[in-house]
Amino acid sequence: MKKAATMQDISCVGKCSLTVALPVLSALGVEASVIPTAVLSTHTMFSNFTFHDLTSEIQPIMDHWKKEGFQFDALYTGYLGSFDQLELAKNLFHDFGKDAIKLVDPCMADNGKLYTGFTLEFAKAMAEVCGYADIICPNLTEASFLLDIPYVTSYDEAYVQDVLKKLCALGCKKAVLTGISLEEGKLGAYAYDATKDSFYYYQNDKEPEFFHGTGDIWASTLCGSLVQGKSFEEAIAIACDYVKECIHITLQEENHNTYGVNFEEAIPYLVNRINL
Ligand code: PXL
Repeated sequence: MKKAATMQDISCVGKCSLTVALPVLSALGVEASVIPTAVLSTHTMFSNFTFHDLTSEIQPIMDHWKKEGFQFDALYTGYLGSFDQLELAKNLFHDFGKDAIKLVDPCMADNGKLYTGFTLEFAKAMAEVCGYADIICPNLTEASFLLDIPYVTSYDEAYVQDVLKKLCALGCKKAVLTGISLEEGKLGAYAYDATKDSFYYYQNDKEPEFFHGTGDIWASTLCGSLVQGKSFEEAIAIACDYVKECIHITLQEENHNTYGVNFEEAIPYLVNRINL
């Protein structure tokens, strides 16, 4: 059975990070091991959330895993909350990364703004971690912070391609920009594979609302699909299609959740879509 280890927080309510990575990887038939970085009562878009840091547990967990000889087909980092955790992510890649796909989702910003608690210095340190990854999947805001370039809301294809090449210059082999819209009413992901010098764009009709947590669902789906042997391009398409389906199902429900999508009832779609 294919195995992935993912390092990110557990937000007890909020449908993001580990509470979506685990079910999505499981639905894709991938055994998921976790390194929880912190426990929060909710994700940070709520006010007054509690936060319990688990940094001191991370190296002991990895040391134990090393002694047991555990190996993984993928290592996937999501929301990381401190400089120490960024260093520990590098250790994870160093110690377990030889034959694993290393995916970094540099969760830290959206809509032109850093999430609560993040700084420009953190973005710089995250850019360094991206250099150790095979694949990174920022949104355009995160890419702007990683590269220290202004965030723009209007752009063309040449701009997106230039950003992608700059992202790969951080040291990763492949970069995907999520949430890219090059045509009115469309939304997709634009990717660059530096090893082949090739671009790939996949888009869908845009759903009328945005939801929190969709980036984590997207990255988890990409991770699981790649581990199951799908090509980079196919994994991107599956991730885009699943997120679109999650939003579509959410919007069908009156009084639907506003803090996260109904990814659960879209799981049959995902299982069918990946067609293992
Ligand atoms: O979805 C990314 C994410 C993960 N974990 C926590 C967050 C966020 C986004 O705000 O707050 C704790």
